[in-house]
Amino acid sequence: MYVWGARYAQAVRLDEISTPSRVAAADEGVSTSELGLAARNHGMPLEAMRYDLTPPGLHYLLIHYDIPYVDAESWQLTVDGVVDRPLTLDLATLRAMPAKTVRSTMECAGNGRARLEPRPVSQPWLVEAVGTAEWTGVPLRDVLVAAGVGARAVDVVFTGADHGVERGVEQDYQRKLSVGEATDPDVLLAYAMNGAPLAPQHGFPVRLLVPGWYGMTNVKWLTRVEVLDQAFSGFQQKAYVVRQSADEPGDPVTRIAPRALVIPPGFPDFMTRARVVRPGVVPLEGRAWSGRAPVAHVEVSVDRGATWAKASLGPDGGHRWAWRRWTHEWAATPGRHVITARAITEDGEVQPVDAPWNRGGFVNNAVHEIPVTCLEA
Ligand SMILES: Nc1nc2c(c(=O)[nH]1)N[C@H]1C(S)=C(S)[C@@H](COP(=O)(O)O)O[C@H]1N2
Ligand SMILES: [Mo]
Repeated sequence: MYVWGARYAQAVRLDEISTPSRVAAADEGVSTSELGLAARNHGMPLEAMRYDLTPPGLHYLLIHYDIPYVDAESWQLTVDGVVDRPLTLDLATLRAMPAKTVRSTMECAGNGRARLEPRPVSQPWLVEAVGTAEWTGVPLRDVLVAAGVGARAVDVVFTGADHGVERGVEQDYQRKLSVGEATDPDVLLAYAMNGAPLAPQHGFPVRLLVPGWYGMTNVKWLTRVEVLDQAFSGFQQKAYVVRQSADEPGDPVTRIAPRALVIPPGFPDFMTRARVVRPGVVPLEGRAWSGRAPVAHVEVSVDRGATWAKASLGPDGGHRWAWRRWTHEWAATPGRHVITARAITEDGEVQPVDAPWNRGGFVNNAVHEIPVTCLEA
């Protein structure tokens, strides 16, 4: 006799349904699972770099698991661990505390991953995993002071309400900062983005905002802030590292490497997005940012990096952690061209033409090359 239950009730381990990280074979195309990730986690259309603040819905998104449904009325944030006074904060209490607003450019550490060869198989970003917002919230430092963080404290662990499995490991999304990093006055428990409550996809009701750090540190849908008297090494600490092979510990991914991007000039072909311009002066514009030393200048090349010209860099307006506009005039002549820009920091760090490969596909700040066809007229 055929029994449905007997056929399906087989014990299955999580690591049998959750794939290990891997590197694509030469010429292996993007798979439907990568397409699925790319459709959920969209990038910012590059033309949105015209706005100082990325308009609602155009900021990039990266969500490892599902967007959790969080009820604002019953939401609470627990602050505990090695503190003198464990706290439970609701949204009204947090909103009543002195607030601060920080303009910050956020970028995913995997930005540029799909341009590496061979391609680490994960969210296949090209260059558009970036956006800029004004985040309002309570400095984390004030909450840690209220809870009383003593000399024994080492790390502060942030837990999100989202839950999933990654490479066989079931987990809540968690990241840490050292106590020194966590008490930087610009690190916020943010409840508003561009003056509005956070959207569900950006971490409603409260997320961590760590200006200058890659996206993964900015834990969304916060439920717990736990102070530890020892170092934390959870899954996401070990995953976001620069390494050549999966069996090395690697170097932690931390602050955003310098990058300049170009708003693709002219108009695009629908399918390939190849650019078309007409001869004459073509205004070039883009943005540049760095979470390391500040951007000192931006250079533009219209001949695939053979020669570079200084672009004009807009003011930073006192927004240390936000991208800056740059502009340049290009005298386009008929033919095929490649437009590129690079950021150079006050420390003399120059954005590279080729970035070194790594297993996770992180921190690829190689310059963005945009092929442009200039018509006869
Ligand atoms: N709880 C939680 N926080 C998270 C993530 C997540 O999956 N879960 N993704 C991180 C990553 S990898 C990035 S790049 C940023 C993206 O933030 P955004 O979607 O608001 O742009 O959120 C970070 N915070
Ligand atoms: Mo990310």
